[in-house]
Amino acid sequence: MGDALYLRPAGLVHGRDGRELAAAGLAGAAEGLPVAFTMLEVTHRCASTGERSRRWLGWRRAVERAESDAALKAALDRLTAPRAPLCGFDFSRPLVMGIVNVTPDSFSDGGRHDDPQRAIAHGRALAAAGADILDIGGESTRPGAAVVPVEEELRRVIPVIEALAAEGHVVSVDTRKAVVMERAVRAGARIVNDVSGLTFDAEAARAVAALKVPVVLMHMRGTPTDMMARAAYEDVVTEVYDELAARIDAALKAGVAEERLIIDPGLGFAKTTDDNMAILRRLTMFHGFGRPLLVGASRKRFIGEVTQVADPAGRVAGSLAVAQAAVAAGAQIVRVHDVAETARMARMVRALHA
Ligand code: PMM
Repeated sequence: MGDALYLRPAGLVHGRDGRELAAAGLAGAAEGLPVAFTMLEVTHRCASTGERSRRWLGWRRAVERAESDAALKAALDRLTAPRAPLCGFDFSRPLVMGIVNVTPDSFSDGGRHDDPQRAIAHGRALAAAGADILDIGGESTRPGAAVVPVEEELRRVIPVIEALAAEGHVVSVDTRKAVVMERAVRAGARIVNDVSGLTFDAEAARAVAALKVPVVLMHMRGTPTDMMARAAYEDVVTEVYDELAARIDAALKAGVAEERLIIDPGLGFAKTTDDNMAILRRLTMFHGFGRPLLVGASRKRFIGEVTQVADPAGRVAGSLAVAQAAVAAGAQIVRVHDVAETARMARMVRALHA
């Protein structure tokens, strides 16, 4: 493996200011990335020693340097690649993905929607409240959760997907299993969301390639059973970045088209509170893949720890703060339980950033 280079956009500028700075060559920008950036934090990791060095470059200087630095040029090209529309969404505004967990045991809303009819009603309510995408999952991935047998997972999610997709909603299926992906897409799901980044099921990457649907590649280590024991990083942001890069490579090798990938750093999965906070503070590095970024923080334990709220239902304010920070950092999709509040927040932020 050669030396590694990581670019983190900083000095973010929104709205008209951002567009004008980009047009004047003073800020970087990309189609489908709703923020411009005037600075780059450049981290270089030496392959032989593992040592990291960091420096700051203004956008203009970075572009000049790239003329004689092929690695920097390639990284800048990736960062500023257009994010093509997916499922009719052009990423000109942040998208709200509403969570429908059809499970008896998800950590924050488990048991509330485990009956298909109730889950369908919940999905409709989320759509009415402003969800752009409904994410249907039949297997809890909370720390320590056990694998759900395929037949049971299908029994939970397929009727819900069929009903909501038939009503015209854009549905994603939150699953790690190829068979569930295939059946879900046949039932009308238009996006696959795999918390294992297509690593749990050896058939999953090929299945997604054949289905030709967008796929969320989320970062985690291990499985929900053992992931928290694997939350040990020297530098969490670059390590998560490298591990996501490996998932992207594997997906591409299996035939998944690059323009169908959505990237997610996987908050709470094999990450401590400090790890999650470090990722959020340096979130813009994940734009370096040149793909839409999804952030799922809603009601998670780290929000409870920081805001000192034990009951997940009481973590709305903390969740909104994180979703707002993610949107302001240019994340294209936020995955949330509290759709009405998040959709209003996103609308307000958009108006402020006009
Ligand atoms: N989090 C959970 C489940 N699925 N999918 C993606 N892409 N990103 C996430 O952060 C994510 C996910 C666990 O949270 P939940 O039990 O509240 O749904």
